[in-house]
Amino acid sequence: MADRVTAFLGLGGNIGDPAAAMGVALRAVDADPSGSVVSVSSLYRTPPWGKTDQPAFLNAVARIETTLSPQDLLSLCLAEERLLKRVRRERWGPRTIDIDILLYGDRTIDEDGLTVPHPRLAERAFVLVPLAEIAPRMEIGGRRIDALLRELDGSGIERVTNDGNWWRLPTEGTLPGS
Ligand code: GSY
Repeated sequence: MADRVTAFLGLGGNIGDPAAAMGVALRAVDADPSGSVVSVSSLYRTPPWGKTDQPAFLNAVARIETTLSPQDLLSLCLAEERLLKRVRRERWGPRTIDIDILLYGDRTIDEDGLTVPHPRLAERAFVLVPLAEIAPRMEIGGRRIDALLRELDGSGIERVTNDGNWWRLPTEGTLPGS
């Protein structure tokens, strides 16, 4: 049997019901025979980064264990995005759901379409805040996550669930932002 690797996924969206879409995606990853979801952060409402004249996002981070290669994990994430009829009209613009591989074990990967660790991980408070919730002692590029966060503007980031159990049950229309 293939070894299990710990990986972290970043999820976000700001069109339609992103919380429901992220829940569907995480339940599919958990149900897949290739692995399981180990823990998920709370949901956070976050100001848009990049293109700022768009609605706030909902973001979360999940720790998973997987026997998939990074490329096959990416394919699984992209298949989920497709199933959820991901809409993305422009770069850095609004989208129904985005699923990024943030980290895959301690691997560094630089291929067409797959860069791990995610190249802008250390610059984005909307990723680091939920990641710090589930992996507070993590180091990225040799620096502690709490030190990285102190250098970023986390203003406007709001935790909207009490815990990381929001993804377990279908929630259409019942969570903030939906
Ligand atoms: O890179 C993911 C898509 N995205 C986001 C996001 O998920 N959250 C916030 N707050 N801003 C974003 N800008 C982009 S592009």
